[in-house]
Amino acid sequence: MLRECQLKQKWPCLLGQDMLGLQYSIHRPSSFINCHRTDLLPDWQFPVSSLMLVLQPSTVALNKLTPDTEQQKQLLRRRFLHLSKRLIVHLKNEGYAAERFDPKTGQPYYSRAGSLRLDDVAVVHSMLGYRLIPCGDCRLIEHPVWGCGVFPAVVVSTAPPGALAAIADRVWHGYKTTAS
Ligand code: B12
Repeated sequence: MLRECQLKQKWPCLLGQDMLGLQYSIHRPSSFINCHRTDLLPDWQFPVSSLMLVLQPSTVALNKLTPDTEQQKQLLRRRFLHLSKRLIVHLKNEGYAAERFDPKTGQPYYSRAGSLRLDDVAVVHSMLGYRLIPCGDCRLIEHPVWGCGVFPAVVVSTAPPGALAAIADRVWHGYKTTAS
């Protein structure tokens, strides 16, 4: 089920996965990611060729620190780890390197952490242009529909964007998450 933008290899390409209740988009890495790859992923030998943004709606606005926001963040983190694991296994089976950044810390999940953690909000802002909102000592991203009730996360790979899109489509299409 390749979308027009995929067919035309136009990146970024906003793809939705309604069944999984998330949005994901696929991009070429930004200059920041290319310039700081060794700070972010010191053990990676090859350049990052593609980056996937995974956005999940939160049932509560995340601009507060309450038991509900913390519970929601934990649930959405677990869900991202569950869904992205499948994707990364398939990418590796096809010979590509892949990594996901822990949305809680900004550090790589499988490989050794570097001197820089990935700022998911800065990545979403630079890739999709969504608004940045200062909040206490932190910064939030504002989704055009979900507002600040959005939970961002990032996957990177040596796979070209087209291959990542095709594998994500295959892995996630019709897949019903059991992690709830
Ligand atoms: C560290 C952090 C905090 C710190 C503060 C940030 C700080 N000053 O370091 C603390 C613990 C205070 C915090 C608090 C909160 N946080 Co906070 N925080 C994070 C975390 C883990 C990292 C953000 C970060 O790296 N900031 C570093 C910035 C502030 O540094 P900087 O020098 O200004 O900029 C550098 C970076 O941007 C860096 N960089 C790194 N990667 C990249 C990539 C690109 C493309 C660019 C351009 C730059 C860049 O380069 C810049 C120059 O060196 C993210 C999760 C993540 N993985 O991104 C969550 C996150 C941003 N926080 C979040 C939230 C919701 C909060 C809270 C508002 C509420 C809550 N329920 O937790 C509270 C605020 C409470 C309050 N009232 O103060 C959410 C935001 C969700 C959303 N809708 O956007 C996130 C995404 C976590 C999550 N997944 O839910 N947070």
